[in-house]
Amino acid sequence: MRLALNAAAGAAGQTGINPMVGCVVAKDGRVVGIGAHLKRGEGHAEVHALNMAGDNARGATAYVTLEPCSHHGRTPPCCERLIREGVARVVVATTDPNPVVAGRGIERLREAGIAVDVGLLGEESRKLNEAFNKYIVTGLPFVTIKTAVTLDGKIATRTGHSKWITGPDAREAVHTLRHRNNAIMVGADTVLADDPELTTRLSVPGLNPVRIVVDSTLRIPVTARVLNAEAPTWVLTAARASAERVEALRGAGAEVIVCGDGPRVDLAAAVAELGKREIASVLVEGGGGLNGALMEAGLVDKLMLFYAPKIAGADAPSAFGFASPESMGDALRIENVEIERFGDDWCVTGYPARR
Ligand code: AOF
Ligand code: ZN
Repeated sequence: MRLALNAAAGAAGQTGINPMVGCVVAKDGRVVGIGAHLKRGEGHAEVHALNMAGDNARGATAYVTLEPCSHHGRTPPCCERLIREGVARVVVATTDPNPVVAGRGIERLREAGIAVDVGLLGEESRKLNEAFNKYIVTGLPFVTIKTAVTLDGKIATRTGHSKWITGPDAREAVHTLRHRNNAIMVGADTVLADDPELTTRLSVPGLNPVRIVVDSTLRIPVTARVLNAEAPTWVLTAARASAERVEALRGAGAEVIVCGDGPRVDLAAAVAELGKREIASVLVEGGGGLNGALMEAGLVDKLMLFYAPKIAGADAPSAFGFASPESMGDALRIENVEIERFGDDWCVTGYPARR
C-alpha cells in the first residue's frame, strides 16, 4: 500500500479534478503489477496495474489507495475489471467520497466473493486527496494560502520590498505547489507591486495553474506579465468595473468574470464560480488584503507559511490583513500543524479551525 501511495503521489498536479490513485497487484510474495491514475479521462490506477499483471492477476491481492469505482464515468468501472481478472483479495486504503461511488465499489467486490479489507494507510490516502475529497462533495475548490513571511509575520519591508524573503529551497517548493494546484490566485495589489508571472518555473518543468487575479475595479495594466500567453488568466471583478477596462483586458487575453453584484468581488461567489469551472484546488499567493478577506469569509482550508529567519520590524505589512480580535482567546486557531525545513527556512502547515 505504501508503494501504491507513492505511485499515486507521483501524479500530483496532473489529474485535474480527479483524485490521485495508485494500485499494486501482488501474488506469492512479489509485485506483479503497479499503476497510477495519471490523467483525467485516461486509465484508472487499477487498469494500468492489471494490464501489467496480465494472467498473474488471477488469485492475486490488489492494494488500491482509493475504493475501486463502481460507475461508468469516462472509463468503465474498476470493480468489474477486478472481478473479471479473478483477483482474490482487494485491500483498500479509504472509501471514495464521490457520491456516485461511496461504498458501492466495495459492496460490489464483496458480492462477487472477493475478500475486501478497508483502512490500511487510510489517513495518508485521505490527506493525499484532501482537495478532491472537498471538491467532489461540495463542488467547491480546496483553498490553500501560501505566503513567505519573516519571523514577525511580515510579507515585505515598510517600502513594500519583498524579493526575496525566503531562500532558494523554499521558492523551489512553491513552484512545486503551483504545479499541484489547478489555479493560483492573487490580488490586484500584488500584480501592481510585484508584476509576477505566476507560472511554474525553476529547475523542474511542471504544469501551469490557471492564473486568477482579484481586481474589483480592473486596475491591473494590460502589460502585466500575468496576462502573457504562458497560461490562461481569469480576472475576477465586480459589477461596477468599467466596460472599457473589461474590453481592454479581454483584448489582452484575459477572461473577465463578474462575481456578485456588490462594489467588491464577492469572494464566496468567486470560489463557487471557480468550482463550476472545474477548479478543484486554488493556491492563494496573497497579499495581506486578499489573505485577510478570504480568512474572514471562512473560505480558507489550509495555510502554508514559509518562515524566513528575518525580522522586518514595525510599519511592514502583515500576512493577514483582517481586524484583530480583542481577546487572544478569539484569535484564529490553526489545527494539525506540521513543520518542514527548507534550507534556512521552515514551512508551517496547518488548517484554520472552523468556527
Ligand atoms: C478508481 N481508480 O484510479 C481513480 C478513481 O471520469 P472518470 O471515469 O475518470 O471517473 C472519475 C471518478 O472515479 C473520480 O471522481 C473518483 O470517484 C474515481 N477515481 N477511481 O477506481 C482510479 N482515479
Ligand atoms: Zn476506477
